[in-house]
Amino acid sequence: MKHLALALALFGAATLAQADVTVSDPWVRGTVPAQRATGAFMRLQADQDLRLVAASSPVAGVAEIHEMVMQDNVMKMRRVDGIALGKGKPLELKPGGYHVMLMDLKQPLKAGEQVPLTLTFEGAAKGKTITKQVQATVQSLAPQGSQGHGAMMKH
Ligand SMILES: [Cu+2]
Repeated sequence: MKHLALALALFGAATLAQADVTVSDPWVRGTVPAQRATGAFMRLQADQDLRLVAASSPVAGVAEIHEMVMQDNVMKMRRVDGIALGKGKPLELKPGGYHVMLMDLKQPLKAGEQVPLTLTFEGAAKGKTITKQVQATVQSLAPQGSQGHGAMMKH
């Protein structure tokens, strides 16, 4: 039985080992000391159909995948189960759209710092995943409102 489990594990790993995702220009919005949440952004391109299904970072207690949607003329964000990445089609995570939400921040993020992110992608066969490690650069942009994430909302 042990051999069978090992064979299955190897087979599973091999299936998605062929998949790759290019992550370009990852960055994180800088925070002020009292702020507990911020967004991470980047461009993704996969060489096969994949879904971004999870993210994590040592600087955040919780990381979720969010999207911004217009609701009653107000931009709101909500959690999504994942973002579909079509083969060869670039997808941009950007302010006002999809983002990786970093919550329960353990420290303020200052401009120029590097934030490690681990992204998990699922292949067409459910349950088969690959992970990608990236270093996102903290950028300080416009001053943030007290809600932190509110600074992402556009008029
Ligand atoms: Cu968010």
